[in-house]
Amino acid sequence: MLSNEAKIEMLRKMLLIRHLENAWGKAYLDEEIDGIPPALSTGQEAVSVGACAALENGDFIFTTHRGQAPQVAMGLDPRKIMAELYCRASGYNKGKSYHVTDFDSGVVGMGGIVAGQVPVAGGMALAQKLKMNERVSLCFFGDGASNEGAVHETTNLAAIWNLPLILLCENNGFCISLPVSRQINTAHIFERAAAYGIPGEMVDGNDPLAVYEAVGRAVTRARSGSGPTLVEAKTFRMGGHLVHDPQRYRSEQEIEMAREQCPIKRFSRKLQDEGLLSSEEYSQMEEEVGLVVKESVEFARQSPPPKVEEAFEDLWCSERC
Ligand SMILES: Cc1ncc(C[n+]2csc(CCOP(=O)(O)OP(=O)(O)O)c2C)c(N)n1
Repeated sequence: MLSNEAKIEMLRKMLLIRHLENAWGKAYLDEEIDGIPPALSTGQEAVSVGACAALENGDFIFTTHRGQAPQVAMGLDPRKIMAELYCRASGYNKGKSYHVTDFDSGVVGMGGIVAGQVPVAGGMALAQKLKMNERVSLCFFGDGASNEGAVHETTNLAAIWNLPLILLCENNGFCISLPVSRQINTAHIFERAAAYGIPGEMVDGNDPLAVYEAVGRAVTRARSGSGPTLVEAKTFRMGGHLVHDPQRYRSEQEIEMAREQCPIKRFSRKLQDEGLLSSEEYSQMEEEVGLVVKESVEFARQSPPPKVEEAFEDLWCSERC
């Protein structure tokens, strides 16, 4: 059972994700930073925060191009995340990639190859099983990724090898501009679990507590040696695929509908209705989060870029898993 403090902390993390990512997106649109345009999780914050709250120290997460939300949810330092996004030497990867990795926190890294992280997560789960410990691997992937062969192969192997893996499909309704209804011929992705002989569950991805419960059940199964679970969290992408996406493939009405589902509004209203948080305390939380983000941007701006002569350092495979 989550304590009231834990629920409030979940809301704070969701707000931090929203504000941190907005600042990152703004830096890109203002041409302060360049490179690959930011892929924001606006509207999807409850999935990461709910799922990561179900993990324990020592567990691992694997993410995609939309990986900042889980990094914040895992408690990574927002200043070092922002520094990485600004490609500064003080970032998690010394500013050499915006694919934030922090083994000590269980954040094994993100990847730009859609579904590429899924077999890696399966491999990590296999490694833990062979080591006979109870560490679980939680793998985030999108609805688009769910159609990649790498996901099917990993799920099948995880099923027959009974791996401690949680396959969390973050269904935000789109693969870039392609709606789910044009990607798959069934109503739900979680139903595929039956084909692998593993449990599958669908959850409201805009409710962090529901995600926490569903992923928690999957974690319990994985930790107790009962193998993998496929969880489909239905959510809404409130913005474009990338920050500069004008979303011409979506009607205004549809975008408005996604905005109305805002998980932060929903959860803050719920906590206020239940008397866990006053509106003044919520405003104060917003203010504090705003300050953390401001400090993070300043930290990134004031940090130096990586040195050219260090470009070929840190190219290694970890033996720490
Ligand atoms: C193997 C591969 N194919 C295509 C792409 C181009 N691409 C980048 S993001 C993306 C959409 C992925 O959609 P989804 O898995 O639903 O995740 P979302 O972007 O919605 O979070 C695609 C096709 C890629 N990076 N890697």
